[in-house]
Order: sequence, then structure tokens, then C-alpha cells
Amino acid sequence: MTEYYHPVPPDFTPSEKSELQSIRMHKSELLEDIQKLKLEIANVIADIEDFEQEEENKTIQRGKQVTSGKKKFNMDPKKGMQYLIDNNLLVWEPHAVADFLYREEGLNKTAIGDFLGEREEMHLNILKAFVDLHEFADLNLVQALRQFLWSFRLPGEAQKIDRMMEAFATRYCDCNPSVFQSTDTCYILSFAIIMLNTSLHNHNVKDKTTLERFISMNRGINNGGDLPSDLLMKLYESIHNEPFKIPEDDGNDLTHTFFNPDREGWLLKLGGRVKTWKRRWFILTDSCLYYFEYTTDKEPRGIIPLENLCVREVVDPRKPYCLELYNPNSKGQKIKACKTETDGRVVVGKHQSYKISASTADERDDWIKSIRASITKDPFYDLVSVRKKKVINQVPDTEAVEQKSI
Ligand code: 4IP
Repeated sequence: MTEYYHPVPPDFTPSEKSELQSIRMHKSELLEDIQKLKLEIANVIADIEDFEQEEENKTIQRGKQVTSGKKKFNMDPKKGMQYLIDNNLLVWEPHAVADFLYREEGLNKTAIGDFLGEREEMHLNILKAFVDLHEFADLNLVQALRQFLWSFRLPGEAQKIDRMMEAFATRYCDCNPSVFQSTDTCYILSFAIIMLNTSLHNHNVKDKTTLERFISMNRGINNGGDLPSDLLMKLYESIHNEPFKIPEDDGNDLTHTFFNPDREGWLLKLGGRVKTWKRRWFILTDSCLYYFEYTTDKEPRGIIPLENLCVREVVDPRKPYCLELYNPNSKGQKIKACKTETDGRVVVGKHQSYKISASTADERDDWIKSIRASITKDPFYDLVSVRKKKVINQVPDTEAVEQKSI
């Protein structure tokens, strides 16, 4: 700081002069202090700016990690979730995860459905928390289903669908306690509505379900009693006028979602003429079982159309957890199938039955269920019919019992 020389006026007494001198000194000290403070303030401001920049960088970094986690999740839900947890972007707690899946933008709804449908306990809790985020109070069942089926895409596997629809029915009944006598009733009617949607809006279904058939299909499902016809009529009309909207529609309609239980995995297959066990990669889709030598193969080694076939558990002395595909109507004859010979020729299959071994009992049972669902063309037949029998028989009602199940 520039200091100017201020002469002392000559008429000042010595004590005045000395006082003036001390004031001047004091002033210069104060100016120095001010200067120091200014410097300190500038440093603090710089620190604050650095801190803010750091925080901003952290937020940007975190945002990038979340985006990357979401991409991973969309490609492989379990791995993506692991990444989000490992990087402290999400807490592994049912409500936090459910909230993330429900609200976060940019998540693939097929991946959400796949993740929610898993059978582990944590996943069941996440599913419950996820379903509880839906508000169904005062909505009719079709309105609630519209909301629910829009928040993720139902997986193809019947067991997963079962868990999700069970959770849906429970939530619906919690929000609307007086509509149905039991959760099972709500569950059965939900499936009936989904099937109705397919029947009315899938061009491949020629025999369209009429209102009368829809009402008769649902006789006795309210714990042995009938649901009010005007309720069923309203639900029918709603579906008739507007089909369900399915997220990420890739050109397929609900038939794709519901009638293509998808399963793939390694299994051991017994040869037709030469009884050798070969490890093959099996894919179940479109009511056909394909098997490949490697997962990456483009062409299957064999294709088994499942039409007219049955599947059952069998015991084999050589391999555990076996299942068998057979034709109940033409015993002793070959199953219609095709296979590729080692020289590349495609020939008809030579099997009278296909014996296949899984690596665990659960895996065998899951394959049997999926194959059965694929054969019957209606993966929910078993799921729904068991409950239907249960609710129809709750109150002895002969009229209801005589009704045909769907
Ligand atoms: C073969 O045994 C393999 O098991 C074939 O399986 C099988 O064909 C053959 O059955 C069987 O002879 P080797 O390789 O020991 O000769 P894959 O084609 O999966 O390799 P399938 O019909 O099961 O595909 P046949 O029926 O062709 O004899």
C-alpha cells in the first residue's frame, strides 16, 4: 500500500504532534490488517469454490456411475444391481431398490420384470415393496392392471408371472378390501382379463371370447359364489375398447409375452440310436425345443417341435434328475424332429422319446414346468386351475362346481 508523507503542522504542540504520530501509526496498522483480512477472505472464497467444484465433480462422477449401472442393469439385471450396490449408488434394502426400479428413468422394463420375478427372498421383498408403490384404491381391476403392467414387462416364465400376479392381487385386495372375497379370486380374474385381452386383440386368435363366455368362465370364482355380472361386463367392455399397453413393445403383442415361456440352459441329452449322453445348450421358445453344441452356435444341432408331446419326470439308473419327452398317442413311433448329422446334413430325428438330464431336481422341475406351459399353449393353465378349484370348492355350490374351468 502506498503511504504518503503528511507533514506535521508547525503550530502543533509537542504532545499534539506525538498524538498525531501515534494516530498515523495506528491507521497504517489498521490498513495492514484490512489488507491481511482481504487476503484471507480471498483464500476462503477460493477454498469454497474448490470445494464446490469438487462436489460438482463428485455429482457428475456419480451421475456417470449411475448411468453406467443402469446400462449394466439393462444388459444383465443382477450384475447391474451388484455394480450399483458396490459403488454405494444404491442401498441393498427392499424399499430403496424398489423405489429405484419404480422411479428411475432409463431402466429397461424387461430387465425390471426379470429382476422382480426372481425367487430369492430378497427379491420377493423387493417385489412386494415395488407393488406397494402402486396405488390401486378405487380403481377397477382393469385400471389397476393397466397401471401395473405398464411399470415393467412381465417375464415369460410362468413361475415368475405367478409370483408377480400374486403380489399384484394381494396389493389390489389391500387397496380395495370389499371387492373380492379372497386374493385368489382377484388372481384368477386378473388372468382371465389378460387372456381376454389376448383373445380380443390378437389377430391370430380366431375364436374371440364373447361377454357371455367371459362371464361363464368366471362362475363360482368368488369363493364359490359369482362375481356381479355388471362388474364383469364393465371389465370386459374396458378391455374390448382398449387393449393393454405393454412397455417396450417390440412389435410383438401380449401373445409373445405370455405364450413364449423362455428358458435356456445346459442339459444332458441321450442319443437316439447310439445311447450316448451329450451336453447340449437347450433353448425353449415358440413351442419348440432347440439344442446347440455351444451357446454361441447360430444353427441348432436339433429341433424338437413340442406339439402333441408330453413331458414327465423319469428315473434313469445312469443319470440323475431326468425328464422325458414322449408322444402319448403313438407309442413305439419316432417323434417328429430334425437333427444335423456330423457331416452337416439335416435329417429327421431318430428318437422314440427324448431323455434329458438336468443338474438339480429344481432345474428338472423348472424345465418340466416350462415345457408343459409351452405345450399347453397356456402357461397359466396349471397356476390358475389349482386356485380355481380351491375357491370354487370353498362354499359347496353345485352350480359353480359344474362349471368348466378356463
Ligand atoms: C450321437 O452319439 C449323439 O448322441 C447325437 O447327439 C445323437 O443325435 C445321436 O443319435 C447319437 O448317435 P455319438 O455322437 O456318440 O455317435 P447330438 O446330435 O446332440 O450330438 P440326436 O438325435 O440326439 O441329436 P441318433 O438318433 O442320431 O443316433
